[in-house]
Amino acid sequence: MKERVPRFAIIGAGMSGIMAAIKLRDAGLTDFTIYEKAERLGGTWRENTYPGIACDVPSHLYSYSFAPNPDWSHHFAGGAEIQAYFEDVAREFEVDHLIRFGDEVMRCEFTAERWQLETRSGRRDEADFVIGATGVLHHPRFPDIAGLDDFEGDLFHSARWNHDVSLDGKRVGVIGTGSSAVQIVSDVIDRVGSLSLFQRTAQWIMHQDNPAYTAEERAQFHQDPEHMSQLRAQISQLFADNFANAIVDADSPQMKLIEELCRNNLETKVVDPALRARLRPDYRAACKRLVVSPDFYEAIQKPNAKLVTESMEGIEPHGIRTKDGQLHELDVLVLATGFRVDRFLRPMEVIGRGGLRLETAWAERPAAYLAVSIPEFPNLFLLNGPNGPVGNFSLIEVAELQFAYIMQLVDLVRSGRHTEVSASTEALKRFDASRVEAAKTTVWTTGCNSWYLDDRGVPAAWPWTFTKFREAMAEPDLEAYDLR
Ligand code: N01
Repeated sequence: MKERVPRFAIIGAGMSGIMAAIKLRDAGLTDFTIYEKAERLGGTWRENTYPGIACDVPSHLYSYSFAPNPDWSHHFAGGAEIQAYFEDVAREFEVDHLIRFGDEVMRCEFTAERWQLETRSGRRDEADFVIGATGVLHHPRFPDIAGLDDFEGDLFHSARWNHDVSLDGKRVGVIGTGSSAVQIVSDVIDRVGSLSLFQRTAQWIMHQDNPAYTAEERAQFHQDPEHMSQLRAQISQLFADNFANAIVDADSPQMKLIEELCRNNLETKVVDPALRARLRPDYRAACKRLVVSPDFYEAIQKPNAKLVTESMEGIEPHGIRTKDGQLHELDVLVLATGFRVDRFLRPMEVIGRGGLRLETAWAERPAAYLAVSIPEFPNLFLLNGPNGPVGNFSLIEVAELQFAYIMQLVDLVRSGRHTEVSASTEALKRFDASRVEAAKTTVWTTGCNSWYLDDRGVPAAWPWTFTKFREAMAEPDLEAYDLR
């Protein structure tokens, strides 16, 4: 058995791609390239720059374990600060110059024990391993509303914010009531002339203040890094116990508490009973991805705000016409309509063993064993791939755990014991069946529509606790792998 020094291709320079590069280098594996189709790293945080953007996972938890940040300004950091954090980390850990910017990987094919890559610029590369770090909430979903192209004002998706357009004094429309829309509405309400929020489905909103860290607190984080890492561990535990672990048990006491908090938030903050009724969801809290906000209800009650619950007939040159015949005249229309969450590596053409195309393997829907490995696609591993924990967890923690797991699989090849590693078809089948079964008791199946659900209405996200995820990522069960 001969030891091999493998070459890696990391696809995507967002949060998980940067982490993979740093960890590979730490492990002494320096032969890799990070391919990034954009001109800047940061993934989600590069692309989502809408006003009011912030992360609702606490800052000290939404940080790499190996790069704590004593300078987070708030308990929940804003998007620009998070983007700057990733850029700083990439620079400090000296992986920024290893990113090939502006070159999208178009094709990966596994032949003769190696991946052959082709990029948009025509570059060809070969790698022993491919790490797919292409993100989940990445491809904007444009709504299927008649007349979308007829609008004569400014129109853009929340993840493609047009900063050349001033909203000051304008008649602004926002379609959608997810986390993005709620943050946008709260942020812009005081500078727009009027705001019409087009709500198809009401959302439960959990109140969450966002205090700044004081100068003293930040000084303490600097002086006592141990204190900071204890805080991270504490937040992680609290987050898991009170939220992430609870949503997979619809009847848990924590779920009941979340429901009560959301209900109280609505009932005590919204004064007008008619508006309150229109804002009150008819499904359980956290069935859709829970929306967190300190001030959305204040914003929507301002005199220049209008909640439109009448369904839309279509978009016209000057605004949106609702089914009651009313034209809501608008200068700017923001589509806060979410993302296509079933894309993952696609539209990249990925061809595995024996010419199997990813499009064929994923013809029904995307699937990966424990979210990291796809049968017949050896030595290709995913970070934040299909069926992993999303939406209610720190995706950084998720990606770090996945990476440590993946490295144990890589070691099987590095050590010379095997040349090809991928999950077996049977293992994926078993995993899929058990996750579909487990999903039945999650709060996501209690009667709402959301991006968690696949085309059959089955939650695609990890349906177990975070503890179980941690356990699953501790060590690969080699029985589940097709090792050659
Ligand atoms: O998107 P969404 P998002 N006509 O899919 C509506 C993370 N995130 O960008 O509910 C009318 O949640 C749709 O209506 P309905 C977080 O995980 C985090 O807001 O389907 N309406 C819904 O209201 C989040 O969950 C943060 O009836 C249409 C909205 O558009 C995820 O990203 C901040 C429509 C889409 O909501 C996605 O959030 C932002 C149509 N044709 C995002 N099509 C924080 O950490 C869609 N809608 C704070």
